[in-house]
Amino acid sequence: MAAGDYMAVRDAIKKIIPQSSYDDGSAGPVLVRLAWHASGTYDKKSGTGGSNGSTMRYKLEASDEANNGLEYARNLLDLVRQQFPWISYADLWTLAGVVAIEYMGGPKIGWKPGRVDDVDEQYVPPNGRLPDATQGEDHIRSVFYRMGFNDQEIVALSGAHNLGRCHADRSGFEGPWVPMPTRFSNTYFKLLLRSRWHKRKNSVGVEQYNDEDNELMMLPTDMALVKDPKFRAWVERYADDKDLFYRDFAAAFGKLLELGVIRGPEDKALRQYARAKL
Ligand code: CCH
Repeated sequence: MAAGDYMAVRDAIKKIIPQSSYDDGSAGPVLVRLAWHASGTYDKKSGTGGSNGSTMRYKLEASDEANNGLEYARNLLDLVRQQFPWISYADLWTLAGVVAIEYMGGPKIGWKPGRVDDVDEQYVPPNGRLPDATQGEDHIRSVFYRMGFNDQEIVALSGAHNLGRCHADRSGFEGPWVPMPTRFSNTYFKLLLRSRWHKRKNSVGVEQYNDEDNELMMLPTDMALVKDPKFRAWVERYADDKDLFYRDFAAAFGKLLELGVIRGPEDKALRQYARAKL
């Protein structure tokens, strides 16, 4: 296969998304989560972290407890990489998130190649940069502001919880947010506003929010989006206007995947400069 044939890589990613014996029959959601966690370590001030460098290849980052379960996604993508050894892991992991969102009926997301894997283990960002689901609005803001996002973008990005589910053995939380967790939609926002959520301890003793039938769930951080008035205003808009949500999600997710990605001749020198400050 010709180097640089990203359409062929996209097709190979689509082929690994249906997984009949896994979760809801789809690896799509966990691929989205991998793209997000690979990117969400970014720190705007120091320029460190982000998808460039695919630092989750290293044990230090892979074993951050926020990344529990993502080895499933990385292993699936290793199969794709065997077919296209010229693609960087950093490009492959981010592209897989984009392809998965489109495959599940979400918006088209701008994606550009050019990430590299040439980062030494000593430059892996520290653990603890990803959000902690047991916390509230102050924590969410401090994590996403660190990456350079505003309140509107935080709410748009959170709409990815329309996809997939929580696993007791990964995060301690359990269950899906919506009844059709392999279709991208704005149902998550509608349910946040409409359902009566009650706090309960799940089967492993972790507090989460459930609907009346204990079928659907919300994390404490999800509930913060309806408690905080500034976040809530965006939840209401996205619940009402699916097209607006798709547009804003595509922009914010595209921005997320670009955090810390510098291309061109100054690339390497700038990255080394940023890493020296880790
Ligand atoms: Fe998330 N997320 N996420 N999330 N997430 C979890 C699962 C998914 C938080 C916590 C969790 C985003 C923001 C946040 C996905 C995409 C995004 C889980 C369950 C927790 C906990 C993990 C498990 O048990 O398997 C917190 C906290 C925040 C922000 O405050 C953002 C942003 C995105 C993407 C744009 C997706 C998709 C999943 C489902 C994964 C799966 O395996 O089904």
